[in-house]
Amino acid sequence: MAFRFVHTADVHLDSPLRSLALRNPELGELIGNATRRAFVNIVDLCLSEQVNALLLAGDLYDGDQTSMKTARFLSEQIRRLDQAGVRVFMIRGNHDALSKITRKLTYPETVKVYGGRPEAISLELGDRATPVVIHGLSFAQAQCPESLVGKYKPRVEGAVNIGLLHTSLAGTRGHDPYAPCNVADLEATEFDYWALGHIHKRSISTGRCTIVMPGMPQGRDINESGPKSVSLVTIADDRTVHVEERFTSIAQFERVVIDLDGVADWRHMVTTVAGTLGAAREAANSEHLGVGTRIVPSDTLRSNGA
Ligand SMILES: [Mn+2]
Repeated sequence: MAFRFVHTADVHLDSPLRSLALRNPELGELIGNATRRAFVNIVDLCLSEQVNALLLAGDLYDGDQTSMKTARFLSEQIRRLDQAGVRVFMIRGNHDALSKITRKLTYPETVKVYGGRPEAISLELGDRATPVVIHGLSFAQAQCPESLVGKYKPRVEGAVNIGLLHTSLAGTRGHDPYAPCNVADLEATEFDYWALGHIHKRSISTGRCTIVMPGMPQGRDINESGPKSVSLVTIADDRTVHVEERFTSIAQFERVVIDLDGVADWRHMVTTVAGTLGAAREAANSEHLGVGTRIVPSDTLRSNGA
């Protein structure tokens, strides 16, 4: 029997809005609710795909700004998973390391929140299935300058081994260094799958282990552009790993260049603008699209005195 799970990270539930453009009340509300709606999409995906587990690799919350309302929302969603028999495994990241909510919230028994000591949890999946072991460790502080990989328990022979880790890997611009490590360190563990979090952009490495940084499931402004997604993962009894990307973002942000070069009159300009934005809308994988535009001006329009 295959083991199937959804892997996400950096949900940043109820993250405050950073973009001035989002001061527009309607837009602000849409984007303000988007992290929650994306999380509902993730839970819906777990239920419709009837997965065994949801793996959350850190930064579920944005930090201390989040209120008990966030906790109430999360409890409702966790209850949906619990009722469907979907287990939840989560570690803390740098943004939710100190979250008071994480400490106060009481989860059902189907939810595992890893603490400051490494743990390896074995799952019962029926007699004939290959056993599954899920390794995790949360660092208690918002800063973690050293690698955590060496602290994890060794892989369990004959089992599918999955590790949850919040890490900046070898370093990425715009992301604070946190439990840095490199792909070789992760591969040396010989785990089957490393479920990473922290970097908001998706990347996959398929060498001796499958190492997945899923990116965030919902961007928050133009600097987190592109469609956002989670991983739907199937690990067969022979331990082959199959990763599918599933889009979860409600709204996505894109930088769009409107090229008016060669546009000679206003009518042509209007159709060019509409055509460019329409094509961007068409290409988007989310229900809503927020664009930052850059306009390449038309020399002809200018010389016409327009
Ligand atoms: Mn993080």
